[in-house]
Amino acid sequence: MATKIMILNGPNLNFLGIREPHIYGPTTLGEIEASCEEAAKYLGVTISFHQSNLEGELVNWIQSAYGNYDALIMNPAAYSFTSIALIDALKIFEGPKIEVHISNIHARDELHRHSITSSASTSVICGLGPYGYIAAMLAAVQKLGKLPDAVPASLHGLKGR
Ligand code: CA2
Repeated sequence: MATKIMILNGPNLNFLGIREPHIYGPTTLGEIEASCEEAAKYLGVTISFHQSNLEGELVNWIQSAYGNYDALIMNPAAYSFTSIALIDALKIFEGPKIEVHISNIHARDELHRHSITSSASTSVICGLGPYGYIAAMLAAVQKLGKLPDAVPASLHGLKGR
């Protein structure tokens, strides 16, 4: 059966590329979804991609991933800094859970610096822009044992030797 990855996005991310491009860049969430779909084809996995402004809806999606999805990728956005409900829901899910932030939250102001949901995640990626979602997909597939944990021989030529 094909590997299934759920990708969740928290509040206000539906405004990516529309407002505050100086912080989050010009790429829209629809464009990020399209590139995740492209990456899914390349990796031979299936994805479901969602965005919600509601904490409970994100909790419901995480619960629905239990037993039905192999990995979870989530940008909890502002809920990263506040949500015990998301932490508790993440603890239910057994597979790889990768938290993604488009910006480098460690270089942000005090309010945007301390993600509490990352304590319930397997891994955290931040500051890579929209590519963070693709990196998270690759990492999820690798964590599931379906990609090697070393650089494939076919990439060795890229070292420029
Ligand atoms: O860098 C990220 O991906 C964040 O999760 C984005 C969150 C922010 O609270 C986190 O610190 C880092 C904010 C998402 C809000 O997205 C907007 C997009 C356009 C305009 C306004 C907000």
